Amino acid sequence: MPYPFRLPDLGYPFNALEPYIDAQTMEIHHDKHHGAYVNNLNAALEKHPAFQGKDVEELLRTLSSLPPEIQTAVRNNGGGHYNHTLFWQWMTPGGAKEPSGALTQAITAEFGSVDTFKEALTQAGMTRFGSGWAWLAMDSGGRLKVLSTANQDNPVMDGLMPVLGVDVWEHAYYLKYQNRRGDYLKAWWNVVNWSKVAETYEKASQHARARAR
Ligand code: MN3
Repeated sequence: MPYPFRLPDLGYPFNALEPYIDAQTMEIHHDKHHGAYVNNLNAALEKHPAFQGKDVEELLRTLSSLPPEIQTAVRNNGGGHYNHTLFWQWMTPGGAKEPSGALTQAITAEFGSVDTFKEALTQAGMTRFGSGWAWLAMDSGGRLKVLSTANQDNPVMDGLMPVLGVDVWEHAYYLKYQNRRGDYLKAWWNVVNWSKVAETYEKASQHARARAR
């Protein structure tokens, strides 16, 4: 959906991810943090109607074609809007504990096992200094890789497709876990929405196949 961007509904109550992620964190994170990214993204595009027809993913893919004076604002706030829109959907109360189907096969082929993949993504989140995200992403050849990005950067900025990501900004966990990012990440695996991750994996696969033609 293009400009004006709107804060999407969370899709479940603020307390739905308890005890792993607390209701107060979810409310502030969604309403205040994500809300601010949406407002700031709209403000950046307000005087640039030529770019108001692009959805947020397209804006991020084509950052260098934007007017220089709004590139940083769109990178930070467009990234923030896109990342969080995905992040809320990648979590759910009471979902499957493990991936299934083609996604499991792809993860196993690349990382050896689902557990090894989980360790790699956790490690990427633990070693991201400061604020950022850890990702499972697909490259243009269709291969999965684990990486992390700073701030609100998203793998699409580097020509990759995000499959799963986890927010490791302190605002995502500090109220409940304080400085214990590792405890937050360990708890977070309990709320991953594997059926949604399978959807984003399929979307990324279609994108990679289309580019290969
Ligand atoms: Mn966040």
